[in-house]
Amino acid sequence: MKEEMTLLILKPDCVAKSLTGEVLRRFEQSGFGIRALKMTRLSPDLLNEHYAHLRDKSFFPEIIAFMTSGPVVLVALAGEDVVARVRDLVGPTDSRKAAKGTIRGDYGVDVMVNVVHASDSKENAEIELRRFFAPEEIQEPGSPVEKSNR
Ligand code: IDP
Ligand code: MG
Repeated sequence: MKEEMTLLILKPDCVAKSLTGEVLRRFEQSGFGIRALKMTRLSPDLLNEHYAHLRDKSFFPEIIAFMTSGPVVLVALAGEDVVARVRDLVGPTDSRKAAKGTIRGDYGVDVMVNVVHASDSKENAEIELRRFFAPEEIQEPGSPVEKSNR
């Protein structure tokens, strides 16, 4: 059976504050596996597509400015029920309302500057993974050691 995967974007604030390792550690420690990882800068075109559901909001230009303000880290993360469980680990959109112990509650600033994006449904996860990764960039589960023991 195909494993469930979600798309994470460690946002410019996360990278700028050197929180990349800490955020990845939380996901790995929760039992999820990294299947793809790359640092990049997002184009306004790609962000227009990714945040199309917010295009009519007055703050839309600010989101594009924030998300293009520095490099981000894109992650394909896999595991059982990963989409829903990662949203729980991340916390609600507004960091000020997020509980301590969640990533946004611990490291986010406000409703916009909130450390990490995570797909909100399995359907959107598949669309978003295709948006940011070529199929060959996503690895199969299992280390070479595990594989050689099969
Ligand atoms: P989510 O990231 O929790 O799924 P969405 O509603 O999909 O939240 O919004 C996408 C991103 O747009 C948020 O993570 C945040 O960076 C930004 N955003 C959402 N709502 C606001 C707002 O009211 N003001 C400023 N930025 C916002
Ligand atoms: Mg969203």
